[in-house]
Amino acid sequence: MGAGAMRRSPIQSKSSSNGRGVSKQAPPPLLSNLKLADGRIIKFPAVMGVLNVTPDSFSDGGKYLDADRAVDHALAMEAAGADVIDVGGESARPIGAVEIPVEVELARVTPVLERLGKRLHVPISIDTRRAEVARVALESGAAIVNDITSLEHDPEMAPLAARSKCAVVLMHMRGGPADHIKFAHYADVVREVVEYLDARAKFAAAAGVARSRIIVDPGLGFAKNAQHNLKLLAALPDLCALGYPVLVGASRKTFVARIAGVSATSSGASDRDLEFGTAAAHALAIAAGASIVRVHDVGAAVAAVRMAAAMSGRDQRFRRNA
Ligand code: PMM
Repeated sequence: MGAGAMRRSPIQSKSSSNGRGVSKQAPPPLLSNLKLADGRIIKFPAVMGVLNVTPDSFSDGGKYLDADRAVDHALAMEAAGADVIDVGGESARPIGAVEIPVEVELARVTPVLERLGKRLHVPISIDTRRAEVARVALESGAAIVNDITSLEHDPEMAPLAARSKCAVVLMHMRGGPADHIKFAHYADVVREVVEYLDARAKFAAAAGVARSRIIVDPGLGFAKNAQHNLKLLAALPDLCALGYPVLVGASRKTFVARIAGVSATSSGASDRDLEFGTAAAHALAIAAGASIVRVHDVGAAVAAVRMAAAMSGRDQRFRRNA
């Protein structure tokens, strides 16, 4: 077992069928950490705090457009236990996202990245599909590129990631940020997402990105309806079996609101419904083998992730407190 690997979660069997008649080899051991090129280590399971510097993101649009407020929020998320801060300047809300010029995206994220680089201790991830934005972020000290198009949108992204030795998040989506919901049609959503991410990871590795710095993400809500999201969450061990850390982002998404929205208001679900629903989804995702959850409420996520990690035997960080 390699340095970054830990024993399989007890909920994973040694060999299994994926329910679609395909029997598989025993999955590789779950990874216990990711080593960044600068020597920093992200221990799994990890919490990635979302910092959307946008006017129109789904749940927090407009809150952190002011750079000082954004920096304060990032520092608060770090203090609450975030292991990574994910900075994004382009909204990917399922309906009504507006394509923005690269200059606008840069103008939103650059002042925040410059200030955060000096003050934040945890690694910064840049949520962008544009190499120009990624380049500026990496020069300001970001260590991870979170590309919701899996390096497909911008041909310069893969060589940049390889050159800079950053870690990359490869996310599954169809269509673009503004129209992906039109493409939520699959014969077998799990097989198609797993095959896509496998192919994109191989593409990234062939372009020179170190295999040990590749993270995959099923892209909940991106060209997926609630049933697709639930199937993917139930099949996380199939995705983990690719051998890369798996990132899950269920935070405050529409399917969580729809399912967990018991105390319905005019907008469908209360903030409490969204937060408890998100925490439940992420806890089960961690127990099923996910390595990173991408969240808005870091405090809630840290508690949920700790419980899930302890209960599923992935409690390497918390064992010393036992
Ligand atoms: N979701 C959003 C934006 N970026 N990146 C990754 N890797 N995974 C996600 O699920 C993801 C993402 C949209 O959510 P937001 O608008 O609330 O940030």
